[in-house]
Amino acid sequence: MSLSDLLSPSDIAAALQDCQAPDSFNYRKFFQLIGLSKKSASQIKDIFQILDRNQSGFIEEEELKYFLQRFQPGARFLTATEIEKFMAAGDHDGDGKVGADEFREMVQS
Ligand SMILES: [Ca+2]
Repeated sequence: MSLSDLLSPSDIAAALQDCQAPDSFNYRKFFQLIGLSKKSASQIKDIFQILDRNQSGFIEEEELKYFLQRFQPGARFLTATEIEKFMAAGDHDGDGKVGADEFREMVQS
């Protein structure tokens, strides 16, 4: 399964277009534009598993760098500041990575 099976290409394009400038990525807005906020818990989990490239059960900082590229291969890297903000918003238990439940809370918040 890939992200394009779960999300509409035009939503992906719109979401990436919105955060083209470095440091303009806002996870809340991105998840909304990409249509993720409207997905069921199980669909959100499927998407999480695709974003978890190394199948560790968590999205780590290293994976966040490539976050946008998971949606479109030519997209930019997230900046260190954006990665820091994403972690601060998602990592509730402070283990330095975002788990499936934390990810769902971010999407549904
Ligand atoms: Ca991982």
